[in-house]
This record gives sequence, C-alpha cells and structure tokens, in this order.
Amino acid sequence: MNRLRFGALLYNGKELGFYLSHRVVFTVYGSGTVHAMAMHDFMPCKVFAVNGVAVSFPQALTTAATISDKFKNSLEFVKKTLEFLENFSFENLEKMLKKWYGAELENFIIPVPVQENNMQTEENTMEESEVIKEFNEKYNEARGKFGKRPNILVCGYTGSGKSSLVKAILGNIVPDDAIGDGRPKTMGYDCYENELVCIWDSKGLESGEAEEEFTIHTRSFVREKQQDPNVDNHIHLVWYTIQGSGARVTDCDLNLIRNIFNPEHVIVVVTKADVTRESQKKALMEALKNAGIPEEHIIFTSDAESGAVGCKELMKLSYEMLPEAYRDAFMEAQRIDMEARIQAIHDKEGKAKAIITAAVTAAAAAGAVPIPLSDAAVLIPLQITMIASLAGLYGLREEAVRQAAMPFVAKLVGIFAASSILKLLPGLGSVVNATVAGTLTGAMGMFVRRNFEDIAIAKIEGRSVNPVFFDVELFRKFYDEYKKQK
Ligand SMILES: Nc1nc2c(ncn2[C@@H]2O[C@H](COP(=O)(O)OP(=O)(O)OP(=O)(O)O)[C@@H](O)[C@H]2O)c(=O)[nH]1
Ligand SMILES: [Mg+2]
Repeated sequence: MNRLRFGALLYNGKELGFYLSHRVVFTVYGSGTVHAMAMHDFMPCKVFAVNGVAVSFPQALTTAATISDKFKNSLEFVKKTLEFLENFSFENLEKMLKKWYGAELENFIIPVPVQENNMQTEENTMEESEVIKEFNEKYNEARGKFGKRPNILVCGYTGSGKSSLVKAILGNIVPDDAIGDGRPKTMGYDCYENELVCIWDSKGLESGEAEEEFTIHTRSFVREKQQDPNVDNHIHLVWYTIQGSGARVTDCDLNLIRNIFNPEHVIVVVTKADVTRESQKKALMEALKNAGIPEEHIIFTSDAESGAVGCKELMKLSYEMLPEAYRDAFMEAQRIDMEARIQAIHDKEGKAKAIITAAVTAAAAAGAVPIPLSDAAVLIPLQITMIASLAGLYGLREEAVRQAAMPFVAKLVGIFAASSILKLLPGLGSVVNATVAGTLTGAMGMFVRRNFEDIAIAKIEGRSVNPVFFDVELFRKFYDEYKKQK
C-alpha cells in the first residue's frame, strides 16, 4: 500500500508537483508561481517516498517552524517557501530529500477519478486507523524535539545530602530507604528514574583511600556514557554536592569537578545550609572560586525538611543549563516550584502559534485553488501534524494523549466528510477555498491549543481533567470566534 499525503512531492520527468488530491496537483515553476493542474494531465509520475510513505514538503516546513520560531507570520512562511523553490534545482531537491528523509522516487498507484460527475459521490478520506497511525508518528517526532528525558548525575561524598537534595527537588523519585542509613552502599551509581527524568546517584565516596578508587570508577562510568553515539544517553548535568557544615573542599572534589566531568555542565551544590555558619559559607565560596569554579554555578541549599533553601534557584539554574530538548521534561519533573511549571506552560504559546500559523498557511495554499468539498479530507494530514506537534509541545504523554488528543483526531475524519462541513458552514457551496481552508485549520489549532494548555495546567495543579466533548457545534463556535479575530 502506498500512502499519499497533502503536499507529497510528485515528479513526472519534467515537472515537480504538490499532491493535493487524486484530482488536483500543484506544479511549480522557477519563478515561484504555482499552477493547479488536473491529476490525469500530470500523470504518469513517481512520488518521493520512504518505503511507500510519501514525504510531504509543507509538512517539512511545518516541522521546521516547530523547531525554530523561524516564521513570524504566514506571509513569511510563504515567502520562504517561494524563495526556496525559486532557487531549487531538481538535483538539489532530490539530494536534500534523500539526506533529510532517506526518500527516493517510488512508483505509486494514484487512482485518478475518470468522470468529472463522480466528484460529489466518492469521498477522498482517510481511514480512522490511518489517521491514528499518522498522528502517532508525528507525535513521536514532536516529542523528540521537546520532550526528551534528561540524565542528571548527583555526585559527592557519602552523607553530603545527595539523596535528600534529589528528593527535595524531584519528590519521591528516591526511595525512602536511600536516605541517611549512615552506611555507604557499594561503590558506584544507583539509578532512579521515571518517565521525565533519570537520576544517577553516586554512592561510596568516602575520605581516604577510597577516593582514588571512586575517581577511577567515576571516570570510566562517565566516559562510557559520554561516548554513547545517542546523546539521549549522555549525562546532561551534574549536581556536585559538598557538605557545607564540613567547610572543606578536598582535592578529590576539585579533581572530579574539573577533570572528570565537563565543568560547563556542573553545578556545585553546597548542602546543609541550615547548619552551616556564615564564616564557613564564605570560606567555601572562596575556595571554590579560587579553584576556577564560576560563582554563578555555586548554590547553597538545604533539604526540604530544613526549609528547602536554594532549591528553587538550583532548579532554575539546572533548567537553564540543560540542553533545550531536555528542559521541558525536567521542568515537569521538578516538584519545588509549581509557579515556574505553570509559567513554562504559558510560555509555550509563542511556539504553539508558530505551529498553527504554519499549518494555516499550508492549508490556505491547499485551498488557493478551491478544493472540491468531497476532497476536503486532504487537509487532514496537515491538521494531524499540527495537533500532534501541539500535543508534543504541551507534553501530553501517552495516556493523556489517548484521552485528550484522540477525540479530536478521530473526529477530524468525520468533520471533514463533506456532509459535516456543510453542517458546519451551511452557506459553503461545493468547494473549500483558501480562506475557508485556512480558517478551518486555524480554528482547529486554537481550539486544540487551548484545550491542551488547560490539560497541562490542570495536571500541575492536581485537578482532574474533564474529557472534551468535541463535536461540530462546539467547533463551529471556535470557527466563528477565530474568523472574528482575523
Ligand atoms: N540539617 C540538614 N541535614 C541534612 C540536609 N540534607 C541531608 N541531611 C541529612 O544528612 C544525612 C545524609 O543525607 P543523604 O541525603 O542520605 O546523603 P547522601 O549524600 O545521599 O548519602 P549516601 O547515599 O550515603 O552517599 C541524612 O541524615 C539527612 O537527613 C540538610 O539540608 N540539612
Ligand atoms: Mg544517598
């Protein structure tokens, strides 16, 4: 089976085309002008695809807009597309698609409708299972961009308060029996993990002879991690604990911080601030600064039981120091600053709008030549990409996704059936034009975004989330509201 999708790139030996529907293809000329052509005039052609699944050019651009807020508005998006096409040569495009996607030109079966008067009877729609499959693919892509799980290594002398610190910031990820039984367990690293964060907790660093052995152990542990070709398995951040009340920085501390770890990824956490005197704090700060550790990477803390001093600051600094793809999951994992978590959700609005704008523009381009109502389903893959990207952005994980996003996705199929669109927009007639295609997509995007934001915030506040009943009536409200905003 071959899977075509909106914007799939077709090539007939002379011209390159955007697949719009089984009936219509866009062709593009060097100057960037776009023409609509009947599919049967364009055929025979091949399709850029990976194992029978077409790659879609507008989706590639949507993806690009998702990673970087590159496009400020839809005009800019259109301009970029045209600029790109103006400069493209077929060979370059072929190379690029090969490099980005591993795509090759494949033979596809495109069942071109023969009789014009068949138009209203046979609906070009996607199977629900296909829709869900497409959604999952796009969702996983989006998660790869926003939702990666960071690995944080917590290292320091035994009893320096590592486990207590992790517990203060991340909550119950650390089992209770891991705190303060006074005896170091065997030398090495314990791993505590959940779906949001993975903590490597060092154990067994004791003063004396064991220091050297521990250092060797740690060096090979870190080296093995950092040599993994998959950066997701690297250590992304180190919290190095020094017990404040001990008022001493050892050579072993400094060797680990400066030579074994990458100093740029280390935050030095001086623990037990509640039982550390001011003079001790000053002396420690001096010693660390003299050793070349930047002051802004040194934080004084106490654990939750002692008032959780400095923990919010440590959380914020960690968030900033983590690579971007790992920040969201960390923010979601931390339990010390609920306001910061909610703010982080609100801060996603800009990115969400870029995702929606890209989809609206692509949909409007699709409607530049009016699409027969019975073909309106060609907009579905675009909208699936949009919804999946939004779900990824707002961190709706597996279970929540099934509950929150699937009703939209499944309903899309229904809404884009000609009969539903007519119910939605009674005056529409028999075609979907650029404005309607863009507005439908934009309204859908706004509707979904608002819901996903509510769900994400409700989750943080520990409220239960009511399932959204998504139907034509409700959607019509959003459609009208969105149209007014425009
Ligand atoms: N006063 C005070 N005590 C603390 C603080 N943090 C940890 N402790 C106590 O210090 C002891 C050691 O804490 P842990 O968190 O188990 O230290 P650790 O570094 O994980 O120790 P190991 O797992 O043995 O390497 C426990 O009795 C904690 O209750 C703090 O901020 N203030
Ligand atoms: Mg411990």
